[in-house]
Amino acid sequence: MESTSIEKTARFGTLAVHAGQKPDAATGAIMTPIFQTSTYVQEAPGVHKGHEYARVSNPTRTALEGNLATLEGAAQGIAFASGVGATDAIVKSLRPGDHIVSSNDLYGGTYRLFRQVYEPFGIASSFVDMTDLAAVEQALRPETKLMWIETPTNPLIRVVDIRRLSDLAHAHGIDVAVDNTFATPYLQQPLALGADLVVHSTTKYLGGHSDVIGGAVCTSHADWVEKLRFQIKSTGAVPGPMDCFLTLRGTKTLHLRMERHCANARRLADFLDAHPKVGSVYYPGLPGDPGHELARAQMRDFGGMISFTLTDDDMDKALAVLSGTRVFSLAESLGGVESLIGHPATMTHASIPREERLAAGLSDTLIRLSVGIEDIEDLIEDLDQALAGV
Ligand code: P1T
Repeated sequence: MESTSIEKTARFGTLAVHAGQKPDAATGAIMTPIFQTSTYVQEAPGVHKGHEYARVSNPTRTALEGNLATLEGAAQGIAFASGVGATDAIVKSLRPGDHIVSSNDLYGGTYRLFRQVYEPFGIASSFVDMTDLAAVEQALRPETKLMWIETPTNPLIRVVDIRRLSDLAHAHGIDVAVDNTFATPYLQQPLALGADLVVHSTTKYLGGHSDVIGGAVCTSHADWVEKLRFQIKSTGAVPGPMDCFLTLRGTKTLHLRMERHCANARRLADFLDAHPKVGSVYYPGLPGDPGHELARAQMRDFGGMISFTLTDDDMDKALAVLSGTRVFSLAESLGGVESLIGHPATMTHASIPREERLAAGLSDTLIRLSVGIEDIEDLIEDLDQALAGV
């Protein structure tokens, strides 16, 4: 099937399988080959088949970029060596004196990049509660150039209103980037809600199998495409062809996996919500969750990430749960087929100062789950026995 002929009309699952790809012209291989090459032979100077040097482009990467762009409804996708590399390329496109407004509940590595890498270069950031529109508006400055949204947030699974914040940002001439890692384009399409850039750690749900690190930015703005292509060419955070192949294999089943992640997470959130040893459950699929109505409007389903606390705010008990599971593995990362349990305070969010973490509601005892696609009964039984042990 010619990918160009389906991209205008097909639905998400068909696009996930086919977009950006066509059988290899030389061999007919249905899977895009891993073009493990650093350079491409030219017939004469400047006469080539579209690729000159593999830092700039590679056919396996081009296929992945086409696939991701189509899934996000973007004109272009630019693949990076990691999610952090993708974020970095956007921030590097700003200038000293520029300001970023972002969330006080976001991936710790994004916080570290903004605070520890770019503040010394004169790009300042503010971290505010993005579920509070007035707080975001108050944080805007004349020099604010970028609004950085994560939704659902990492790790408190809060839901941020992409459309309203995009309207606010655009009224002030500010571009909006949405880190769509937790939702994936299957559940939420930020560009259709008004965002300018959508960012992914493809390491997570898009790759889907915990076997590759990668990132991407998708956008329909020609000026951003130019800036990002310039960044990747000039600073070199490129993904290798094998990594692109693995990610492309992952996106083919994204829709199927997400349905199971979401169904399992809904059941598990209900189980935790009813458990006497569990205090707060952070999951927008729960009708009482503050993000529930917005998630229903903005997302197709509620995602596979849940955070929770115990009734007793006791570190030893939290640690016992974290070490007491048998199906859930204690590890950083998320979005793979297997279930993971994590401790944001010491793992993914350790680079955020404790006072800032606590002020944002991220307690020392918060437990985060990446709910996999295993049988739900096994996941419930696993958490049940881990909770029984405390
Ligand atoms: O790890 P990398 O591919 O560089 O992606 C960074 C990143 C960006 N955005 C979000 C929302 C993320 O969650 C991450 C990485 N997060 C984890 C490793 C984690 O366990 O939360």
